[in-house]
Amino acid sequence: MSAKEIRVTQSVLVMGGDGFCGWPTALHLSALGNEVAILDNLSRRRIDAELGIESLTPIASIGERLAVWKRVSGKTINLHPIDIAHDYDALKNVLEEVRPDAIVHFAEQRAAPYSMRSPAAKRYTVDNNINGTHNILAAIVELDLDIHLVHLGTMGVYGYDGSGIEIPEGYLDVKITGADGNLFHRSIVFPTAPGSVYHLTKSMDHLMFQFYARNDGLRITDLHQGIVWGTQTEETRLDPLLINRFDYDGDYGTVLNRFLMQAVIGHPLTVHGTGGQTRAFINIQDTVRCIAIALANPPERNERVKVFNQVAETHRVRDLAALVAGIAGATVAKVDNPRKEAAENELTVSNAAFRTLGYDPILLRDQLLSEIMEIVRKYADRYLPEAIPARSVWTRKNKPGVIKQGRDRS
Ligand code: NAD
Ligand code: USQ
Repeated sequence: MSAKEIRVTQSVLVMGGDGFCGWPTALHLSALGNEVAILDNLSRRRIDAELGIESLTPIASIGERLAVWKRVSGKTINLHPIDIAHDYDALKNVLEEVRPDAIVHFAEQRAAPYSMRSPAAKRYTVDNNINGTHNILAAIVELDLDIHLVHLGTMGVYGYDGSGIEIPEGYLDVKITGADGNLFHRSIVFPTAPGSVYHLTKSMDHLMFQFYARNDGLRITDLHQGIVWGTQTEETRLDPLLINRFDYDGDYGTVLNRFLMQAVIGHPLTVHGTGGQTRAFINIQDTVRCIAIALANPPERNERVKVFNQVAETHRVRDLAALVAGIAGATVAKVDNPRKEAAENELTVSNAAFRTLGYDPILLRDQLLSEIMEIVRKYADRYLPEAIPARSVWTRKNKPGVIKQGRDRS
């Protein structure tokens, strides 16, 4: 699949377009010929400052990023620095001014550990994510605009019960026996089982989408995405100042990128518990391609919310650790699990909708992992040792994922 194959030329407002997924998506959609604008309140950069950390890769200011993109591509991306959760009037003004054909909504607090680190962080996550999503929906209705809303949801809304069934795309076909013994066939929203306050907000987003699609005929696509790995995409490689962020800390760093970074700096790979957790994964290059596919295939007005599982493959955490350790010669440390989650689970996920539309997933390959480790190596002197352990605990009974001297290494 190349840029030429996905022809969508529309006006797209990328909310959260300064973030890890949003920035490369904005560039990719711009490169495809769409008219792209970014809306972002830069809260993610402020959270970095609050936590005393920075992306391992040195990210340019949003102003520099956009100026460099203009120089490199000849295309203009305008920025709207607005808080969608708290400035409803400004949000409406932007929608009236830009009148986008589509919104891609990334603008949420996205780290599960951050959402569990304190009562303040829990409340911020709920306030930011639920109000932000609801404000977008209410504004589209109030302004009577026909906008395709593409939202980044998460695989975690389904939960990780490991029952062995293949997780379908959003809906479950069930048969219910009525009082008279007759069987009723129904297609219901897959029951959610969120594992953190962050995942809870994504489940609530999905419920809001169901309501607004039914009540107001809004056209909505919810992309239940797996854990994103990698950092660079075709467009962010075009200039050093376009580089994407790379989070490695205990709150925002996701498992595979953390393992790759830890391997490079000679830190034991921090496997939580037994490492029996199975999760879904997708490369950042596929994230941006899948969004282009979703934009090119909107639902009709009054159609139910479209749900795509945006995943390439599933892996068990301890297998990923073994893979990275094998490539890089790292050691593995089984640390306490700071999270309340199943120690072992199976996970099979359908990604049929994207595949039918031409998605050919990038799978984990040694060569790709080595490329990411190259980037990490280049910026390794920027890492802060104290940022590595996962210290946000789910309950009072959980303990931080700290390596204890002389214990649990293999
Ligand atoms: P990120 O934190 O890097 O980016 C989110 C962006 O949204 C940030 O730039 C932030 O400043 C902005 N933002 C947050 N609240 C805002 C508000 N109220 N108003 C305006 N802007 C706001 O996160 P990401 O990794 O790019 O994730 C993007 C989306 O994709 C999230 O919704 C996340 O839940 C989802 N997702 C991410 C992953 C992953 O592995 N990174 C996996 C599945 C789903
Ligand atoms: N884990 C470790 N060691 C680590 C870090 C994590 O063993 O050093 C384990 C965790 O305990 C968990 C698994 O790896 O079992 C995944 O953790 P993660 O931090 O990589 O992913 P998660 O918290 O689920 O969140 C990330 C993104 C989030 C997105 C989600 C997709 O931060 O925005 O929604 O992935 S999904 O997991 O499919 O719901």
